[in-house]
Amino acid sequence: MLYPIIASLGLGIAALANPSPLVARDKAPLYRNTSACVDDRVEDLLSRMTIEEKAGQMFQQMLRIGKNYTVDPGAYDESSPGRWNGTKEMVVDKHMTHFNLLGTLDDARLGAEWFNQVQKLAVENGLGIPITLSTDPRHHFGMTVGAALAPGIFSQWPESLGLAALRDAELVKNFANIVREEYTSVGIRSALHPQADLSTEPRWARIFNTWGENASLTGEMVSAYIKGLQGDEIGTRSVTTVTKHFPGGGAVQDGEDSHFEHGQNATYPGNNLEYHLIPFKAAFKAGARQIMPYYSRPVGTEYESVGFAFNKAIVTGLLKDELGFDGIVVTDWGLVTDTNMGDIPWPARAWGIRDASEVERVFRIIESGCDQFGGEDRPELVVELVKSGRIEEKRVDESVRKLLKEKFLLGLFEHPYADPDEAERIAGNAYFRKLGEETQRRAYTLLSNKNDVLPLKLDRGCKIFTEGFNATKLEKRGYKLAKTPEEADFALLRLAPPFDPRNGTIEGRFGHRGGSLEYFDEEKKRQAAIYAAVPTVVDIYTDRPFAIPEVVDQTQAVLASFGSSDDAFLDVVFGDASPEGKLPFDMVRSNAAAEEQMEDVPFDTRDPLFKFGHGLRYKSACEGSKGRRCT
Ligand SMILES: *[C@@H]1O[C@H](CO)[C@@H](O)[C@H](O)[C@H]1NC(C)=O
Ligand SMILES: *[C@@H]1O[C@H](CO)[C@@H](O)[C@H](O)[C@H]1NC(C)=O
Ligand SMILES: *[C@@H]1O[C@H](CO)[C@@H](O)[C@H](O)[C@H]1NC(C)=O
Ligand SMILES: *[C@@H]1O[C@H](CO)[C@@H](O)[C@H](O)[C@H]1NC(C)=O
Ligand SMILES: *[C@@H]1O[C@H](CO)[C@@H](O)[C@H](O)[C@H]1NC(C)=O
Ligand SMILES: *[C@@H]1O[C@H](CO)[C@@H](O)[C@H](O)[C@H]1NC(C)=O
Ligand SMILES: CC(=O)N[C@H]1CO[C@H](CO)[C@@H](O)[C@@H]1O
Repeated sequence: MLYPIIASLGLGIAALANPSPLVARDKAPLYRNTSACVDDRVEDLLSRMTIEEKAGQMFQQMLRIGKNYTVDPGAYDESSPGRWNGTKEMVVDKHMTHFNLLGTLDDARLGAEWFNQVQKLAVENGLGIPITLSTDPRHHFGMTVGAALAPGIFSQWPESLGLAALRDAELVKNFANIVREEYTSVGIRSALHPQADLSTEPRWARIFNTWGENASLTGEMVSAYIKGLQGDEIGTRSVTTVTKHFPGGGAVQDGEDSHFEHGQNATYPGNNLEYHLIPFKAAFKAGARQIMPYYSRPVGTEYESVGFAFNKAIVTGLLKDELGFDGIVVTDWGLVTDTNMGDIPWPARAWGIRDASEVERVFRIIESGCDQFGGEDRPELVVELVKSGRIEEKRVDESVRKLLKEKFLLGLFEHPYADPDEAERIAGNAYFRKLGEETQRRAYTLLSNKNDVLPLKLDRGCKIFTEGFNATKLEKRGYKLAKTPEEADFALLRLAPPFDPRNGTIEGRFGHRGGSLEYFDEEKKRQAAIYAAVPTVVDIYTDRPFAIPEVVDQTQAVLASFGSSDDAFLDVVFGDASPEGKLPFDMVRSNAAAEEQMEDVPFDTRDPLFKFGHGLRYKSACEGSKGRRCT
């Protein structure tokens, strides 16, 4: 690295010796002048950019960390050559400066140092436009029963559904403030959340990242969240937010998801699109900076039946003109390029215009009023449209102006790098972790509790049958483990929610996707045998409003959790912590009931198993049940 240091030193001396206006201007362009106002800096920078550099700003692609926190040299997906390009190609050759981080961060210092290496590529390239790094949520306790996901470095909280269960906007704001501090410490300055979608269709697979079924509650929660991440105004300590998925992703036909071709329809049998806009209106009031339209296409409405990002009447007509949103619109990931996930082909989500060419899809998205393409790295298609005269450069400028302004407001030109010391100190510190763990416990929602069996008072020496958690922790508390339900005095189970694995499809790769809200018959039978043999308390990870009447009937108590550790579970079971949650949606009684209700209408499920707001409380310690003796 000797050469560049000498070279820059040489330039500095030359500039001092010969302060011609030209050199002075190039050494200190207006866009670098921190005293100038932001709009002037943006215009100055824009005026210096080639169309290729502008087009690069309009793409946000996924970014992988290379082995041992190095800059990833290769394309992401080897089975689609040239797609999801190498980091250096995207930053240097394609002039891209917006990326979303993939993969777990398990070391804060190395994470910050990795980010700085990538940032350096951008800062030393051309005009030196810094990277804005974004991410999907990383603060929710990953939950695969029996095998929790690698938790990463950040503090771990329940899912947004669990925060909604606590009905506490102040807590949500504090949580988001912590997310902000942890993100910024490692260089993340953009959140691809919150989800403002409503769980009006109980089968939808993305309900776990929503705040439930109630539009006004969701509005309150989403506003608090945005305020915590952005602050009252966007600034140099802010994380900008992408509220999604406009105009509400929850009204998916039959609960299928529009990542997939068979789930592309959004339907409004209750003519209730308006209801889904309520949380977005609250988000705008709270200062939401960016909006993401969903993949779905509306069917049976006044709108053209094409995906929301292709839909001018939605993006320009409804979002901008009618609701007055003037921030950035970024599309959901992968609307242009057909790709593969592993060995399975995954077509671009160009619903309603699948026959259009790639360049035509790009044209439609720009024409509809979007500013940025998510999950794509195809700036050459925008360049082609400008060079062929179909899109005016002026239109590209409109979008790039907004995207650059965001970087100036975030202070990225002045402070592009993360501080590894700060990252180590802040990310996942003991205090933040403690608050997260406390909230995991509080968010527990007690659905049933026959004879106040919970909190459980068992004599030490009782034999407990367990499933779905680390039973060593129970032994540490002084209990014996039973090998079978029959020899046990009590059973404690942590169960995965009902879902349809959709094996052998791209959906299957996404984990719990769609389908049945009831356990399959074989699983019902398996559980029933346990419940018949021994009194049982069940904890179900609640990612959707599932149908479990038989579990409620056959067990002593049922807890709904929204992402929690085994320790949190045991603390709640034994009364070291108390459940404080209230359901953020109606729980349905059966698959048949879910099929009957309307996709876009809240609280219309027939004879719900539990209502929105349901959540029992423990009796105080002195009224609680007596210790159970085991012989
Ligand atoms: C920076 O901008 C301020 C405010 O416009 C101006 O007064 C100052 O001269 C500029 N500095 C340079 C080095 O151009
Ligand atoms: C990663 O680092 C470890 C320990 O420093 C080293 O053993 C290993 O070879 C490295 N792997 C790569 C791919 O560089
Ligand atoms: C929705 O939540 C609000 C609180 O934000 C509450 O006042 C209202 O009663 C709830 N609506 C229903 C139908 O439960
Ligand atoms: C989506 O809606 C269109 C238009 O109504 C219809 O032709 C198509 O069958 C629907 N798709 C599914 C999977 O139901
Ligand atoms: C199970 O819990 C014990 C006690 O807390 C702990 O030492 C052990 O590492 C855990 N095992 C796993 C696989 O997490
Ligand atoms: C489907 O996949 C699940 C989980 O990967 C597995 O347990 C199950 O046996 C599979 N079912 C079939 C029918 O292949
Ligand atoms: C690493 C990698 O896959 N690079 C590819 C990036 O995309 C260009 C075409 O746009 C290819 O030529 C590179 O091979």
